[in-house]
Amino acid sequence: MSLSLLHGRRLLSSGLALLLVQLLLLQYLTCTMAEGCCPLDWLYFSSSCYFFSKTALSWDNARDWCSDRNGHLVIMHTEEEWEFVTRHSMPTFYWIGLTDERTGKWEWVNQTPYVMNSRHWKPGQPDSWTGHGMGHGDEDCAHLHSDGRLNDLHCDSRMRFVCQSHSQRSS
Ligand SMILES: [Ca+2]
Ligand SMILES: [Ca+2]
Repeated sequence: MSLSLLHGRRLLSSGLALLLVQLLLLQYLTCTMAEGCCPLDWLYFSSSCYFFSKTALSWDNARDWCSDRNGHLVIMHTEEEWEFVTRHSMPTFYWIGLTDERTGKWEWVNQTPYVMNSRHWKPGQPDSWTGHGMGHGDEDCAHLHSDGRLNDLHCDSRMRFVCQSHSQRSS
């Protein structure tokens, strides 16, 4: 190999290394300065990314759809989060990560207990209705109603859903 070819190779590889560093820096700046680092079509809020689906699935299939994308059906711990999610959900129905199917007690999809707050539910809900004609069992999955309050419904019902994942934001 000639000296000049060797030199050219070295120049090229150091140029590539410089490009790589610039790319990483750009990614870092985009994540820290802009609207977080969320996948396309996901919304950033308070260190999380949120996806409001356009298609309708059963609760189980919605749960799997979210976890296949390194997320989970949305879990809401703060009033700010409820406010953000319902602002985007209304007036459409959406599944969230809340169910009493496993233990008969309401819990989040990651199995943390849910503290009942009746202000978040439609009046008279959850009612564990059994007249749905959708096979055995009562209503075990919670969804956001048109006014942003919750109702329990049969988990085989198909509707849109909200996924949540951690953003790549580093600060
Ligand atoms: Ca139930
Ligand atoms: Ca109900």
